[in-house]
Amino acid sequence: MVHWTAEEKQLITSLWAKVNVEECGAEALARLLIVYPWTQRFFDNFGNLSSPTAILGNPKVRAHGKKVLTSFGEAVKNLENLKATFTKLSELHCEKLHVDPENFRLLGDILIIVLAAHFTKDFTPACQATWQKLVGVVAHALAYKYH
Ligand code: HEG
Repeated sequence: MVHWTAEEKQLITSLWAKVNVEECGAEALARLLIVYPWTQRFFDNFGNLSSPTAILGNPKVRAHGKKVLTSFGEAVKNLENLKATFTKLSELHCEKLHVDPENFRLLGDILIIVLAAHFTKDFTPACQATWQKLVGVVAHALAYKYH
């Protein structure tokens, strides 16, 4: 069972309140596809992913990035109950989508970079440490149903 201190909860919820899930979600997924191009194989029905410009301007990438970050927001709302929150999604990513769970970690690291870029002043070392913990726990929860 993961434990969250009152300070950690505060660092998570206060930053999350400022996050624009549409913007940050789109940017995080686009960066994942650009920085780790092998992740593009899961999105072969998304159309043109042939260059960073194409990826950043791709409406399906934007829409899916928003969907993923919105779903990540469920973690923020359910910090005490992450495994149960992501059980269904873990099954989906494992059994239907066949996404290697290593990719959850990569996306988590990318999200940290996006948050650091958007919230330079607020993203203190303590805030980063807490968010790194959160993305790690979310990656773990999403990988839980893998077998
Ligand atoms: Mg996943 C679908 C959430 C990482 C590849 N992802 C989805 C959906 C959600 C979601 C909510 C829609 C599920 C549905 O239609 O019922 N994804 C989600 C989270 C995270 C994550 C919360 C990590 C924080 N996903 C992730 C990563 C990859 C991936 C790292 C691949 C590199 N997701 C993926 C694919 C789909 C989804 C291929 C189906 C996309 C589609 O064709 O609509």
